[in-house]
Amino acid sequence: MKRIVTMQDISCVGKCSASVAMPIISAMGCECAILPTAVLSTHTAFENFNIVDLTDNIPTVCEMWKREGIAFDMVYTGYLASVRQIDLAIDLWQEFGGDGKYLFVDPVMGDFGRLYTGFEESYPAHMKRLCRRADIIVPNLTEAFCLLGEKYRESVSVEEALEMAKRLTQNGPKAAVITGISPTEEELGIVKFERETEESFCYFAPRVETPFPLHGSGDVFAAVTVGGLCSGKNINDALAAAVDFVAEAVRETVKNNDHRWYGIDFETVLNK
Ligand code: PXL
Repeated sequence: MKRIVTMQDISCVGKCSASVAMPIISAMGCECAILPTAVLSTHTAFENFNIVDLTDNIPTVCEMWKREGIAFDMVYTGYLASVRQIDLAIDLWQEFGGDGKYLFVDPVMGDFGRLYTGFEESYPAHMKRLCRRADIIVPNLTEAFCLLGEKYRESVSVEEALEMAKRLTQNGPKAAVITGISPTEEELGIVKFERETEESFCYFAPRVETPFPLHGSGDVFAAVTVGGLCSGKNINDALAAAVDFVAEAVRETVKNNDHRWYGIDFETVLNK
């Protein structure tokens, strides 16, 4: 069984980060270890939240893993609360990466053209240092613009998105995927560019109209992609499965009158 380690926060309530990575990756038949970066009462889209920072504990946890001879097939990083945590993610990869290992970076920084609460303007430049080492990065459009150091635009064509993905791989990750791309009003999905093969790939699912913003859907997307890669799918199949899964979870979320505003109902479709 493949074993991955995901380095991100635990949001106690909020259906994001480690709380979606663990059930999804486990359901896909892979062992999901976690390196928690912080414990938050909720994610940061809530009005009232507190954070207990676990930065100082991270090197010790890694040291204990080393002494135990623990190894991972994949390192998957998500929300990192500070520049210091980005540096520790790079250390984690230096310690536990190597031949045949895979670095999956979800450069969680913002959405709708804005950085999430708590991130400074200089944060994306540091995230770039981590992305440079990755086998694959999966930014949304906001994060892709941040990594390229360009001004945000709300919509881009598929061709423009592919060109951005290509530029993201220059001197950087082997593959760049940009999420939240729409070729038409009715579709939503991803584009991917791979540096070595120069291969482009796009995959879209029917767009679901939602009367509210959907927090955490990027985390669900990333977790399903990681689970797919770990269970032997090739990149394109893993991405397509993740797009389909998120689309289905969103369809279920809007169907459920009782849904919670802060995350999508991935639980309803987890058995698939
Ligand atoms: O879903 C991304 C995410 C993860 N973790 C925390 C967040 C967010 C987005 O706001 O606040 C703590």
